[in-house]
Amino acid sequence: VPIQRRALLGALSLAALPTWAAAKLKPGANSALIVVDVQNCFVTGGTLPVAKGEEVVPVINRIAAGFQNIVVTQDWHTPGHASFASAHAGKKPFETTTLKYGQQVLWPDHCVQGSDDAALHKDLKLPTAQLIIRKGYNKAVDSYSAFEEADHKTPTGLAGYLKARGIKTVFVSGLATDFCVAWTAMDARKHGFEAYVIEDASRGIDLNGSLAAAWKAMAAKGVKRIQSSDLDIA
Ligand code: VGL
Ligand code: ZN
Repeated sequence: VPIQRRALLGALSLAALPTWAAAKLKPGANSALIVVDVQNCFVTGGTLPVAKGEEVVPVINRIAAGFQNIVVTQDWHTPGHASFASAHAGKKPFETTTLKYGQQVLWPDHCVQGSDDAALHKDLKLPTAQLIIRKGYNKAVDSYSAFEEADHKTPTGLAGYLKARGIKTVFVSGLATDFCVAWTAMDARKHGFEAYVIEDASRGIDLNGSLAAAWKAMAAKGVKRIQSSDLDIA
């Protein structure tokens, strides 16, 4: 390589380096990690298993070290919950029905309050998490979102909690990408937060194309899609 060309290459790579470094996102004191529904019900062996759902556990454990604020959620249904196919005569899991607040996918019985199935995955290690929010505990109303129930009216209190603590940005992870993760991230936008979904810290159910549809809907609401490698974790 001629000397001038070598000098040029050197200058280029030097100029490029700081740009790569700055591209990583460093969660600050005003960011929170939301870990959605990493429960036995949603992993292999559970009542509503998400394919490879358990693979999110080591990823979430690792990125948790980079967050000063962590919120964990649990799907927490009554027996005979309105989102269960078994509660509707003639209906089978994964069919839909219309409830008072609109369309509802009907699921196998899952995440019943107090059951082992509803417990957090045993390998999830989040000792610094400060809040566990339970949702879906009203028998007649589902709640994919950690912010509000599926009636789009009843708040869980999460928005107020985050605002009271000065949180501006949320990073959403967990299960399932196309249901509870997506609805939580979109409702975060609705409540004025900046919102990221960490794709490799999430897994989807993908019911009739729901995963692609969810990414599209999230993008339209300004939810940003990132990988855990995009985070600057100390
Ligand atoms: C979920 C379906 C039913 C979820 C919860 O956590 O994504 N999906 N209940
Ligand atoms: Zn549920």
